[in-house]
Amino acid sequence: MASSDTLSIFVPDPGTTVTQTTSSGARVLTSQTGDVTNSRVFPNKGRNIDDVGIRESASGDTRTTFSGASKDTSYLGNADDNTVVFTGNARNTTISTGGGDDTLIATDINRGTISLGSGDNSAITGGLKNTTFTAGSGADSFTITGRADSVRISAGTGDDTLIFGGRVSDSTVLLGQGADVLDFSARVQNTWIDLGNDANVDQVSFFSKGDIGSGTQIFGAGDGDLLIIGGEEYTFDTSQTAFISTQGDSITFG
Ligand SMILES: [Ca+2]
Ligand SMILES: [Ca+2]
Repeated sequence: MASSDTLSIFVPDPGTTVTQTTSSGARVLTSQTGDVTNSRVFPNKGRNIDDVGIRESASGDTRTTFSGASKDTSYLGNADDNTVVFTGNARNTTISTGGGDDTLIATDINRGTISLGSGDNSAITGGLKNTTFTAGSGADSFTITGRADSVRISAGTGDDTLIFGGRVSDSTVLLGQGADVLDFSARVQNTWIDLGNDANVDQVSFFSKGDIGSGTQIFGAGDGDLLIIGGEEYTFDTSQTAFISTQGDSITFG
């Protein structure tokens, strides 16, 4: 369960700081710097933040930092630009940042439900486990530096970029409409990749052929979509339902 008690951020006058306390006892300091409302959530259980929900003010750009490892948290942004930072590992978190160009910066996330809404959003995280990421229209950027296991990422429309720095397993990547770029740095197993069945050229890169592990499938490819394996380029040909290299080698999925 994510937190059921939610603290609404009170926006102070410029140059002043307000302290609020959540019903679970976490202190939240908020100050106004220029046009940005800055909030910092402090631990309430030893070094951990436990059972804390934050709701930003109805409008305005914000930056909120959860200072420490956290569990059972929720975060609700607004239609403006929200930046959310988790300095420690997050377990069981629900994040919804609404419209606007939003940013999520986090270390490992286990059991996350994250919706970045419309706008040009970006997310940089450590490892992900049992986590769902959704973004809407707009050019979104996801960088997952750690291992991804049982993760579902839906990038929505727009020209989206997804970079996986670690191994990927038992996951789903939905690129949607737009010219999307997907880059894997390590082995990918039992993972479904949907290129969105559109006329835009998508690009999927693997570090080596051996990194395309068992159960990994690419769906929704159209003419011209690119598969790059260890620098070698394969282009999708609908008539052959295969990715074909300049040397004539073909790769088929499904
Ligand atoms: Ca927002
Ligand atoms: Ca998008």
